[in-house]
Amino acid sequence: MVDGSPVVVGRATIDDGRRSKTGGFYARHRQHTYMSTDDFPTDRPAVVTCGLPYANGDLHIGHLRGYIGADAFTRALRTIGQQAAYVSGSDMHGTPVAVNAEQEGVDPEEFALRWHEQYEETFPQFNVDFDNYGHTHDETNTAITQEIVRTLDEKGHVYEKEIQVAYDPDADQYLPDRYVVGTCPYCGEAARGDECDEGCQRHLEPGEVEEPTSTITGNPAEYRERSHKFFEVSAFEEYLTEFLDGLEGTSNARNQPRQWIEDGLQDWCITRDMDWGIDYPGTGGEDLVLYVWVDAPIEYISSTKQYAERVGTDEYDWEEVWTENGDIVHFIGRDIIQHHTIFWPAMLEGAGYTAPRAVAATGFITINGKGLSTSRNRAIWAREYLEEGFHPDLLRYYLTTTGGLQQDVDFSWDAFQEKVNGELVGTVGNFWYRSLLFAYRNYEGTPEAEVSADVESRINGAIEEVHEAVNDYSLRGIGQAATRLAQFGNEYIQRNEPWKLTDDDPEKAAQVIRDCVQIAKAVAVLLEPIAPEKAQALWEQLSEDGQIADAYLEDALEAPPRTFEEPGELFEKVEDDRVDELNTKLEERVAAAATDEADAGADEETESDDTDDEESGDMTDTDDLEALADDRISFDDFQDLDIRVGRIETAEGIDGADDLARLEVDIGFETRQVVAGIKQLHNLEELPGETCILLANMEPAELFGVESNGMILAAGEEADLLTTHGDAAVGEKVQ
Ligand code: B3M
Ligand code: ZN
Repeated sequence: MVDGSPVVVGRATIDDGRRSKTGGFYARHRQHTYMSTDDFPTDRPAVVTCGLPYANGDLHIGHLRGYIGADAFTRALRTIGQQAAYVSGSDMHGTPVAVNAEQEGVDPEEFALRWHEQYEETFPQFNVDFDNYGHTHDETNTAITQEIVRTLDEKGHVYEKEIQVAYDPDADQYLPDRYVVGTCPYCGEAARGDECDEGCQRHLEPGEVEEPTSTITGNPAEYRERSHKFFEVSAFEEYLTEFLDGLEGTSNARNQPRQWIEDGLQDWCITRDMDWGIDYPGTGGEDLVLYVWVDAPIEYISSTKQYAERVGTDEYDWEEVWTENGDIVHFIGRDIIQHHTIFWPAMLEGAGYTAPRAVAATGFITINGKGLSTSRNRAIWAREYLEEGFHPDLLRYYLTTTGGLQQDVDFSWDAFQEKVNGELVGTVGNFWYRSLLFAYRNYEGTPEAEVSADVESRINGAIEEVHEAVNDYSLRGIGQAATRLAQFGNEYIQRNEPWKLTDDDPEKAAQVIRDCVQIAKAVAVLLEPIAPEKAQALWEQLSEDGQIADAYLEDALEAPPRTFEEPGELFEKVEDDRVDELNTKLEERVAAAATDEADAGADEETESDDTDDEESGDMTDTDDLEALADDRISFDDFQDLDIRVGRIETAEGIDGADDLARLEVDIGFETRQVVAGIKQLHNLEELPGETCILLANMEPAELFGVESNGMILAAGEEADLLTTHGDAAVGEKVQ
C-alpha cells in the first residue's frame, strides 16, 4: 500500500488514491445497503457530461470514445437506480472554430451551426442518447455565462491588467490562441498560442508562447500591449487543494493538477481580442469577447437547464444539481484536465455553484499503434464506420472494454475483429442464441421451474460487480461483468448438457434451461449500458415488454415471460477478408494524404486542426492480463537481478514530461535517483517514507535529461507500487 492506511476524505473512503470497494451487497426489492452512504446510487440527482466537441470538423473514433463512454456510464448509473441526466453540446466559439471558418471563407456562426447539426444527427447513430445536446452560442448559455462572469466580477475575482499580446502587422490583427504558434516556454515543444498540444499539454497564457508566428501570414508576430480581464485563480489555491482531495474519477485528474498547484497557480486571462464569442459583460471590456474556455464548460450548466425546462423541474431539478448538492461527473480527454480541475472548479466556487464530484479523464486513441491524425487521414471516421455497415454497439463494446479509462487505446481492424468475434459472437451471442433456441424448441419459451440458488447467487455477484465498477468509474468493469456472466452461462450449459437430459431427466433439463434463460436475460440487463440496441433485441426475443433501458439491475432476476418466439442470432462475425479490405483502405488513404501533403509542401508543425491529436502510442496490453511467458529462466538468471528494498525519500514531477516523476530512493548503501512513469498515477507528495522495491542493477538511462539509475517495480495499469509487509530492512535483497 503506497499511501498508507485508508483515510476518509470528502465524500468517499479513499484507499491508495482510489475509491475503496464498498463491500456492499445486493438485496432484492431495490433496497441497497452499502457501507458508504455516499456511493452511487445517491438520493441526489446526478448529471454526467462529456467535453464539448469543437464545431469544426468531422467526428472520429477519438471523439466517440468519450461520448460513448459517458453515455454508457450514465446508462449504468440508471440501472443501479441513480437519477441521472446526460448532457453536452457543441463548442461554437474560439479560434478552433474561427480559424477553420476563415479558411473556408464562411461566417463562423454559419460554419459552427452546420457542424453542430451534423453532430446532433451523428451521436444517436452510435446510441449516444443525450438528454440535452445544446451549443455554446445559444441564448441560455450566453445568459448564464454573462451572469457567472458578472458575479465573479462583483465578488472581486476579476481584475484588469495590461499584457503583451501577439499581433500581426500585415494582417492588422491581434493573434489570440490558434492564430499564433511558437514554442512552449515550459518544455520547448511546438505549441499553439494557448496550449502546448504536442508537448506538456499545459495551458498557455497570452504572451507566453515563444518565437510567435502568425498562422494568418506565417510572419513573425509582434507583441503589443493590451488591457485584458483576469480571473484570480491564484486566490483559490487552498480551495482547489481540498477539492482535489475529495475528487473522484481517474487518478490522473487528481494528481496532475496537484503538481500545477505546487508549481504555483497563475491568474487566468478570460478575454480575447476577437469578434466571435460571447461579449464580455462588465465595464471596460466592451470590445472584448470571453475566452472560449470560459463559456464552454458553462454549457454543462446551460444544457442541464434546457433539459430540466423540457421535462419539468419537478422531474429534474437543475438548480439543485448545480447550486445545491448534485452529483456532477465530467468525462473529458486527458489533454483538458487543467481546464476541468483548476479553472472550472475555481469559477464554480467563485460564482457559488456546486463542485464536480468526479472528473474521469480518458486516454487517447491510436490507430494501428500510431497517433490518430486527422490531417494524415489516419483515423476511423464516425460516418465511415457506419457506412461500412458495422453495428454501433460493436464499437461501443470495443471502446469501453479495451483498456482502462486512463489508458491510451489502440484501434486496429484486426483487434476489433478479435474482440467482436471472440467476446460478442463467441461468448455473449453464442450463449444467448443456444440457450434461447433450446428453450424455444423444447419449452416454447421459459420452462416452468425455479431459478437455482447457485445461479441466482452468480447473477447477484455480477450485479454487485456492476455496482463496484460504477463507483470505480470503470467502464471496462461494467462490460466485463456482462461478458463474464455469459461465459459462466456457456460453461454452465456445457457442464450440464441439457440436450442429454431431456429424455432421461426432463425435470433437471427444465431446471438447467430455466437457469440459462435467466442468465441470458441478466446478461442483457447488464450489457445494456454498453450495447443498448443489442440488449433491447434480446429483450424483445424474450417477449419482454417496454424498453430494457428502463430496467434496473435487479430486474435481471425477474422471470422472463413464459413463452417467446424462435430467436435469431444477434451478432455476426467480422470475416477475415473484410479486415484485409479495411486495412488496405486505411493504408491507401494514409498514403494518399502523405502524398497530398508532400505536394502541397504542408508544414506539419504549423497545422491548426484541433482534432489532430497525434500521440506517441505507448500501448499497454489491453485486455485483462498479459499472457504468461513461455520461456523459463534459470535460478542463476534470476540471481542476476539485484532487487532491493528501498525507501522513497523524495518524489517530484519532471518538468515537461507528462507521466514521469523523479524519485530518490534510499537502498541502504546509497541513495539512487530513478525516473518512474507514475506522475499521473500517484500523489507524489505522499510517496516519501514509503517502502518500495527497486531493481538496482538496471542499466542507467536518461529520460527528459534526468538520469535514471534503477527501476521501481509496480503492477497493473495504475502502477501499484510493490512493497514489503514485514520488517525487511532497507537495502535487503529480494530473493
Ligand atoms: N471544445 C474540445 C477539447 O479541447 C473542447 C472541450 C470543451 S469542454 C468544456 O477537447
Ligand atoms: Zn509544453
